[in-house]
Amino acid sequence: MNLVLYHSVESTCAQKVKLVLAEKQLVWEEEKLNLRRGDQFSPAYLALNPKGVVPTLVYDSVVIRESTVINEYLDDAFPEPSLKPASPAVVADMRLWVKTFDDDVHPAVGVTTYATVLRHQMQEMKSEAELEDHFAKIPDPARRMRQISVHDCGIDAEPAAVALKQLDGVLDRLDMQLAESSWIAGEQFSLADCAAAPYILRLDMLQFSGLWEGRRPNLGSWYRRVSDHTNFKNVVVNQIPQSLAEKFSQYGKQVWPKVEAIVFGA
Ligand SMILES: N[C@@H](CCC(=O)N[C@@H](CS)C(=O)NCC(=O)O)C(=O)O
Repeated sequence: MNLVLYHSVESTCAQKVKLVLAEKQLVWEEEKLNLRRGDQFSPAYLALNPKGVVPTLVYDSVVIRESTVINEYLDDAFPEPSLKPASPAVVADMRLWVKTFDDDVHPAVGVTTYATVLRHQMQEMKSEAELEDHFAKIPDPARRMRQISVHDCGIDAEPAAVALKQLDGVLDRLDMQLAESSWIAGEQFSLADCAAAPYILRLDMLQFSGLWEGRRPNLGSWYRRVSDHTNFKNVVVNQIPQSLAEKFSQYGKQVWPKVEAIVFGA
């Protein structure tokens, strides 16, 4: 058996998968991509993942894309410990939450991160011509347009405000859900928690914890539980390079007053 994960150090989607791999105590090999350099657009990687995104899991000769599909695959292929609730109704609820993280939270956090910090990294690394070339290679036109817009205008760009408002709505619903149970889908740590945790960590790293602290107590308690989770600490939090964490914090602090104003009208 040979499990290979194509990932990047800052990818939230890859972090979800690393957490599930750790829960299953699976040994895996890594292929690390630098997304700012544009490794995801190499012909060899596009042959594995035509959308030019990480993660991709290769298990012997089977190629699996999409973090949620990978996590479901891992839970089916390596059933112990199970990361799905016992009741089919609760599994449906879990999947609805995972879908919300994929459809709403992932793009919203991605745009917010790019608007806050990654645009600065890109500006430091690339000339105007190289930037144009990088954007032109993004296969999904909607993603390309969002990225160009926040690259130019940062948190003041319209897609950033839309993303933050969308995030606000989901965090409200999540806080309500977490008033009912310790974990997102009932009393068992599940694929929904694995899917959510990297995004809340990202917001925390950006120093945006004011989105829940003093405002969404159930989400705050859940995040403290997640932060104490050994696998989350080992394979997600502790793997983030210090230099990157510092950049997230530095640029995040600068934009927090604007973020707070957009979300809460402060
Ligand atoms: N729906 C995909 C989304 C993957 C995705 O957007 N990955 C980001 C990193 S979290 C990426 O590879 N971005 C490439 C880029 O920024 O060009 C999944 O869940 O696997």
